[in-house]
Amino acid sequence: MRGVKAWLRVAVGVSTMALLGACGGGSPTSPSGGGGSGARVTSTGTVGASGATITIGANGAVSPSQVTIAVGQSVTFVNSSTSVHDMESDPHPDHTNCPSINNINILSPGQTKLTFGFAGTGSCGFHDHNNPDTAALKGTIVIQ
Ligand SMILES: [Cu+2]
Repeated sequence: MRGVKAWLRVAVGVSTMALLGACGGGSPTSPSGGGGSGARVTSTGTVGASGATITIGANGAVSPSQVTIAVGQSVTFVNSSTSVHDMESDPHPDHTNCPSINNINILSPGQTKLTFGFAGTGSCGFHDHNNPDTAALKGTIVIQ
C-alpha cells in the first residue's frame, strides 16, 4: 500500500512538470526593453541629429517620399503646405511600427518638427493620419 502511494506521487509530479515544461517552452524570444513593445524599429526616446528632411509641399505631397538615415538619427519634417497634417507611423490607425515618427504628430502650416531617433535598422512607413488613403502623403524612412 505504501509503495503504491509513493508511485502515485511520483507519477503526478512527473505529469505536472511535463505540463509546466510545455507551457514555458511556448514563449518565443520576446523583445525586452521598455516602451517599444511590438515596434519594428524602436525609438531612442530623444531627438537625434537630423539625417534627412522630408517636406510637405504646396501641392500636398511629401518630397522625397523615401529617405535613408543612420541608426540613432532623426528625420526633419517641414510643412510647406497650407493645410495641417498629422504625420504618424504605419500602420494606420495603430501607429506602432516605428514610434519615433509619432513625435511629429500635428504639423501646422510653416512648422518644422523632428522625429525621435531610430534605435535600429529597418524600414518605417509613415502617413498623414487625417488622410490615411492619400498616397502622396505616404513615405518610407530607411534606417541602415
Ligand atoms: Cu494613422
